[in-house]
Amino acid sequence: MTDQRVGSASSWALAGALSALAGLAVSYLAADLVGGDEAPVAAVAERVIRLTPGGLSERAIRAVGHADKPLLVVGIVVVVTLLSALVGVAARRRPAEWWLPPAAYAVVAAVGFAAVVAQPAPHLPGVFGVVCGYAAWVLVFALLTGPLQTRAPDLPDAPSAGAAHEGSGASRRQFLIRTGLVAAGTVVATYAGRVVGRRRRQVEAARRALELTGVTPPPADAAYDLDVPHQPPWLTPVGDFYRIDTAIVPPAVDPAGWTLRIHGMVDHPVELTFADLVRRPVTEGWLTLNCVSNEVGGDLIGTAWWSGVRIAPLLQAAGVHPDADGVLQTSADGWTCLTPIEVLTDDRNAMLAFAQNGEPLPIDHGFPVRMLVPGLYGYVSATKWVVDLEVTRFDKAQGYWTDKGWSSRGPVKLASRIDVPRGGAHVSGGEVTVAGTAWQQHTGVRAVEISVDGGAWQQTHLAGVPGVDTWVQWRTTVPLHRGDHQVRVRATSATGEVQTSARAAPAPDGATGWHTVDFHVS
Ligand SMILES: Nc1nc2c(c(=O)[nH]1)N[C@H]1C(S)=C(S)[C@@H](COP(=O)(O)O)O[C@H]1N2
Ligand SMILES: [Mo]
Repeated sequence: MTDQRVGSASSWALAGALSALAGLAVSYLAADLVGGDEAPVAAVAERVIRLTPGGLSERAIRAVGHADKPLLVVGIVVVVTLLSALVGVAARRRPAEWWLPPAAYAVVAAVGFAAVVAQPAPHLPGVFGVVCGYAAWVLVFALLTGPLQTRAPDLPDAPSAGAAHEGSGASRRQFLIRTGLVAAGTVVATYAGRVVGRRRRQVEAARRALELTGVTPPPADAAYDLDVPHQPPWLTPVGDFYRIDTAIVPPAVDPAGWTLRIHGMVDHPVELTFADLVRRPVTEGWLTLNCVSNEVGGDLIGTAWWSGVRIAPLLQAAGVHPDADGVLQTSADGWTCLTPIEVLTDDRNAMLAFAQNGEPLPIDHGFPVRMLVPGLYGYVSATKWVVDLEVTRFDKAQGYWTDKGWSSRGPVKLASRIDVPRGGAHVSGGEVTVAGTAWQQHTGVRAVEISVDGGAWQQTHLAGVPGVDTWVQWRTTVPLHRGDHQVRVRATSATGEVQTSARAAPAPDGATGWHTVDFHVS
């Protein structure tokens, strides 16, 4: 059998090894770029440590000290590189099986993927890292081995044989050039990943070291949960809190360098440092935050225990001019929103928050300081990484989303959601539990009703709430026979407004309509 591919086995091994290193470097860089704390390789290392029987891992840790994780990371990189080199050699011998390298790399990427999603941390950076790393791996392998397969000596067209022979020298040169470029690119990507990641790691360390006096953990005695299986908890864990922002790289803002300017239509412009801010009296409270782009029944909503400083006294001290009607908030990454001045100065708990569920704000949720205003959608009130408050007028200024056609005012609309049963679920017959949540922050919810299969509206049981600024859980049971069923929900606000059935899309000022769920009883 004639070898149809040029290039020595060692060239193919080199191509395999180098493409693995390039892929790994890209996976680190990609994960860092979207704000990951740990790249896929680290996630695999963590999994390995977790899955290693206790005794064994203890012995290993005793042997190598606390270098166990870095050593494991190096070990994984070495193993992956060697595997990829072997795949390269195998690919040389089986030219027809072009799918072999991508398939083999996919297996390795799948291991990284599984490790990433097994972590409690947000998965996006790791998953992004795996996907980009895999793509880079396959592409680089194709790029490097391209020049190695230009000659096919078995081909009958003789005239090309001489050219092919010359081309072989040229392909060798091509291979070396490409190898050099990829090696250089890998070094650059590795370095860039370290630079991008370093700042975030520094800020993360500063965040962990922060001691915030007056910040308390979420009151544990509060019983706002109906504890219905499969229903999201009333208090949203930080790791499950939805995230919406325009930042590709979440800004890493060091509290030591953070300042907040309050200026514009005020008598006394001020600039506060983080130390100035946390010296002030701390305010705390429960608040449900939701996104204007949430669809009916959607999950862009969460509830947390927030701690911070009330904004009203700060504005009062600055001396707001009587003709001002808005505050333009700006974030460290240049995002803006415009908030009516009355909701920042009335008695609601509008705050500059620095803690979520008793811990310093996560970087992704606005560390070190964000705004929160009960009763308004996030896009007109909840600036993360806030650094600037300009007192102004609605006829002079505009926020980021308003500029793109969303409404300039964004009070939260009355809404309700069915969480149990899920759409398309199969549930067992008899008494079927139907449960969910309802909300209209800073107004409150008085009642939630459901209608089964188009029948009469029936009241549900409402859980307790700490006030009017959060969602409320509701539940009921309905006797249902076998077959397909449909349930819908509507809420009534504390002021007596009944939730409208009129369907509206999220744009420009929030979705409306009754959430409806179809399910099957067996
Ligand atoms: N800096 C900044 N702040 C922002 C945004 C943004 O894009 N950039 N998005 C807003 C929107 S639209 C919402 S719904 C909330 C979401 O906050 P979360 O990511 O903490 O849930 O943040 C708001 N604050
Ligand atoms: Mo939003």
